Amino acid sequence: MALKLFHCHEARSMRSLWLINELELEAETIILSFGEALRSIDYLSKHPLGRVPCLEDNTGDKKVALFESGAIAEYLCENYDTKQLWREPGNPERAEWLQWLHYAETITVHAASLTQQAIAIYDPTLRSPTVRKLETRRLEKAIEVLEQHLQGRDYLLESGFSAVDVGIGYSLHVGRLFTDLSAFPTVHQYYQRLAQRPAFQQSLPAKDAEHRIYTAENYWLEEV
Ligand SMILES: N[C@@H](CCC(=O)N[C@@H](CS)C(=O)NCC(=O)O)C(=O)O
Repeated sequence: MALKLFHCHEARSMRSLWLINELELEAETIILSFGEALRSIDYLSKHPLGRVPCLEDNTGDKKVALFESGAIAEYLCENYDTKQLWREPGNPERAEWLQWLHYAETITVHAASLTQQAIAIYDPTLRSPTVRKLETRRLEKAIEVLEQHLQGRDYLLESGFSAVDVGIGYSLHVGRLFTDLSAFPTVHQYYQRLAQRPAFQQSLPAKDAEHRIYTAENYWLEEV
């Protein structure tokens, strides 16, 4: 298959997988386990930091290899959008589309730091309650911006669902593990709206899948 996505369950590569599913593209998904498999010489030649996502596109004459989930979203839209998920240069919503495309990472860096604190740092004595409190607060502040923006609208852009809802939707999918999303009623409804989409559902691992990053219902109720 010409499109190949390197993916770990529930990692940022879920953004790329979800978008591929929204666009109904044929792609091979290579599922890697989160950890040592990402540090193999072979995989490091695809992503120099050994992270996911990584997308290869060998369609026709193309020989594209890309990492960074935001860049992959833009690339897929630019090349394969048949569903009006892109806002191309010149589109009146272009600037706003770009802003939310990248804001997705502003949210996720806090969730990633909380993932490190709650999961990746195995030894509890090396975890920091201060970092956890601070990052939770910063995550909530970033979500509050969405709460204000989404008043009176179903999606981030006035014109309706687009690829930026996929990027932000993933950020909320993980963010909700570290803060109670029901404290943000509009965002909560927005997330639930997104989570009902068949393409989102197709991007989730099976409940009993191996190599899941998140095995708890939430981490914000944990004693720290
Ligand atoms: N800004 C990058 C971040 C990529 C990233 O850090 N991915 C994480 C998963 S969510 C990863 O692969 N981590 C593996 C590691 O740090 O060992 C993107 O959006 O693609």
